[in-house]
Amino acid sequence: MTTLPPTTTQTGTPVPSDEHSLTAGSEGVTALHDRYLVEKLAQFNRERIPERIVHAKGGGAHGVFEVTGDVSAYTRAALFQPGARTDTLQRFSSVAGEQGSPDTWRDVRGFSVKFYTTEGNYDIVGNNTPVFFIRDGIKFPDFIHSQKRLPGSGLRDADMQWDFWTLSPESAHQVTYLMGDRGLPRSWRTMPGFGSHTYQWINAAGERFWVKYHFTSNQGNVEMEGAEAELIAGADADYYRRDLYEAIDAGDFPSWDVHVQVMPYEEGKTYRFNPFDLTKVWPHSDFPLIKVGTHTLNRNPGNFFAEIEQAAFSPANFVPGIAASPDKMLMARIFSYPDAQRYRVGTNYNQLPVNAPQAPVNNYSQDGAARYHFNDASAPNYAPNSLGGPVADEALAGDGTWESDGALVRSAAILRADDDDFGQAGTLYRDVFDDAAKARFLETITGAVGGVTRPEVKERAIAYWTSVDATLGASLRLNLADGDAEATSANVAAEPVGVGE
Ligand code: HDE
Repeated sequence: MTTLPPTTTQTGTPVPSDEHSLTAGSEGVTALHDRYLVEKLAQFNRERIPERIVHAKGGGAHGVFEVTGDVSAYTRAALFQPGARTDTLQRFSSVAGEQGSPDTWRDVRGFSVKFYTTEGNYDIVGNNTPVFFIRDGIKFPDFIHSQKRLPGSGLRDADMQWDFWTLSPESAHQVTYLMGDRGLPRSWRTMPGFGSHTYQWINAAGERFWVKYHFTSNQGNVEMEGAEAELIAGADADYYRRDLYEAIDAGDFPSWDVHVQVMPYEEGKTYRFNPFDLTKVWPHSDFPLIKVGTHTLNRNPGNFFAEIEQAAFSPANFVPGIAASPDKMLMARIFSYPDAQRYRVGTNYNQLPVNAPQAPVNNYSQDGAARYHFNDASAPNYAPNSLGGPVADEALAGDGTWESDGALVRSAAILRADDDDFGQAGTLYRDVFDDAAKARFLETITGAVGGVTRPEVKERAIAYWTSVDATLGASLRLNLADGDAEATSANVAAEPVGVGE
């Protein structure tokens, strides 16, 4: 007998041993009716849930969002009203690598924030870059296939990465970010975040605006160079996760100032390029940053699985005063995330503590696998009803809206004067990168394109970078020719380098 609590089965019965299975004699066969052994092994086999198909490796923390500005002229959302304070959960991630992959592989980083507002959960599921590789969600599975692994060898492959990118010129702006310093942050604390898409805000008078979110790191934007990132990848695969955990543990709470760019609703129709195109940024000179408040991370997860792995962020989680925009990517995501979470976490994933809102939940849904909270059995389970059940209120919900031309088509958006695939990528390279950043960029793309083995894909990659900047393209061609000469003389092949490498 011991004074410690007895170990029990999942149904609460004391178990005889955690060290010895039940056997026929001390050296005989194991009895199948050792129900605790069977339960223990079966439970163990089911500890993992499927990792996220993208953004599998990550980490996060709890925090608070405090409004310091006044944007009530643009949105009636309670979380953005002056003085509001809202509990939050943030998850950072890499895109392409699997759950155990090194944090410091070159990649875009995910930047997801869940706001537990008084009007329900609001999620901003963005990245550390303001743009994306594609502009129609129907291309997303193909894009991700090309960045992950070959079906045969299970290896990453520069040929398919560059084949996809060069056949999808709308990717040029994001690939410029990725191959630049933004692709290797020093830590999650020292990178910015963006909502990336254009969203809709609606004020108390019902007026509509188009907005973009910017999270500016108060730790500054700090990056690392490729050689150091590679060393760290080998020495400490969890470098970012550890950095965030240790900073918060030591009381050094990271924070981000939250800004928005606001475009008047009508200007969305006439602006010089399509403002709903996720491959473009809005110049600050046209739409200056307006400060909304500050987001601070102040509490580490107590249980990584329960609070980070089971966390379900979704661009479909809007609150009154915030809505979607006619961005085809955003609309595809609004379907995709809840679908992924029903599969990955389970039908009733929103009942788990990390996903449950602080606002009350009232509706007529019921049952399903692993349901935990149930409506009062005497309450009606259908609407409409005359028994006092909850009633939908259009004015309260305030769905966003916009005009659409009606006919169903499959086509790209109509081009406006400044809609092109390479212009903003060229500006980023020429006007934002300084000379040292330009040199690092050329080195990175030389390594990356150097891994391509198909000559026609390599030629297309040179044309792609020439379209971004003619001088850059010419330097890349020279570098690759030198590399080929060296590789031939040394009889070695160049290594593939790309997302996640
Ligand atoms: Fe995601 N993305 N994505 N994505 N994404 C997922 O959601 C998807 C896109 C982003 O910390 C998945 O629950 C589609 C843009 C982040 O838990 C999945 C499209 C942006 C995270 C999914 C996109 C992102 C995800 C994986 C094209 C930045 C991690 C499992 C229409 C603006 C969230 C899951 C977290 C995760 C789909 C494009 C960011 C499969 C279909 C654009 C930060 O549903």
